[in-house]
Amino acid sequence: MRIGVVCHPTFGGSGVMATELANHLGRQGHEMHVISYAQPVRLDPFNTQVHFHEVQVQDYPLFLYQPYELALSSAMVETVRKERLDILHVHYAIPHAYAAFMARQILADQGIHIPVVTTLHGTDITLVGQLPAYKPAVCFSINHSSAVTAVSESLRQETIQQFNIVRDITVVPNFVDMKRYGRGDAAARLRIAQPDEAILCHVSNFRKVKRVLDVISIFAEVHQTRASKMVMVGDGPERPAAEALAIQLGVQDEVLFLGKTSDVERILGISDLFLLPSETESFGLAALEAMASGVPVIASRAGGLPEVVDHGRNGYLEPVGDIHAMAERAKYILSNASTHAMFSNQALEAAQKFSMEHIGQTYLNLYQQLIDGK
Ligand code: GMT
Repeated sequence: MRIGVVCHPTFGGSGVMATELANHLGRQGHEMHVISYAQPVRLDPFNTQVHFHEVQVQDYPLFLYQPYELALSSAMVETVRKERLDILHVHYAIPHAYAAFMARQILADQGIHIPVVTTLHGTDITLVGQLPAYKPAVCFSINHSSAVTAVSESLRQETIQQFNIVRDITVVPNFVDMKRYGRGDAAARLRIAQPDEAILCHVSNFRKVKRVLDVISIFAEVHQTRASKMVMVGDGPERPAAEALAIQLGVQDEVLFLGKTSDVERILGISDLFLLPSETESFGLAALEAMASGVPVIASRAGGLPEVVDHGRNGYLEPVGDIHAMAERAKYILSNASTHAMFSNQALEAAQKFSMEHIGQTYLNLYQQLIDGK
């Protein structure tokens, strides 16, 4: 198949999912065309089946805001025509589903009929999509996609509750490439922590919804009774406040802020516990990646996280903001080697349900159905 993929190119989970799917289907021999305003970080430069098309936004002084959606629709039209694409798959509704609707109309006018799959990822529905400035356009473009998928049942339900949806939404969960993840070596561990110290880890874009201040507070409580280090991966608006809180709680020497790094797999591979106390999380790809590395997860009981983390088997789920309960669970998992090993093995086992091969095939089946039916 010749498949167009539209995504945000940055470190967010939707861009990661879209790019990994493109890499995976490219390796299977499909011709993949990724359309975005910059080359996505995870795009495999050695995969000759995966091509990148940059959206060219022209800077024109009349516009205070440059019309990105127009440029994106035009890029989709051009790519579909030039590369003779069979299908377009857009990740994250805003602004992609809307721009895809326009592209489809323009193409139909030229006698080219192409199905569009929209995948809803989370904040496109739960946060940004709720803003009055976007809501009607998001609802319209969901209803007018050829097929819509959501990354969890929770997100599917929320979409139906929050919007006037008049069509089916299929759940296709996030996936993980199990081959990329695994336990790391002892030497790498020693660069971060002493042999007797546990390593806790958090990966996110440090936005308010991730509650990174809770991460620091949970760690500070754990650190009172358990020798440990906290590794913070990523960057974003809440980082200065998190750094300040670490100082205030006296754990600044134990909390390592590593910023944005493409070495997430290696860091997870030497971690003992993953913290994800988000306000909401439609799926929690970061938690799944931790589990694929054999790292148990302490997370909030919110959104789609219960569909990923199995409470009491591969981690624990506690109410949003319940720092003390999360710290107690963390201490328990880290209390002895055999408890930790049990949680770690169960995390690895659970992650296998979300293997890339399985989910990749689910998307291919959906594409084929739409192509056959168009
Ligand atoms: O809002 C974000 O955190 C960014 C967004 C994205 O575009 O990466 O993440 C959402 O999509 C991920 C991939 O499907 C999910 O794993 C995240 O749970 C989801 N984030 C939220 O719902 C907060």
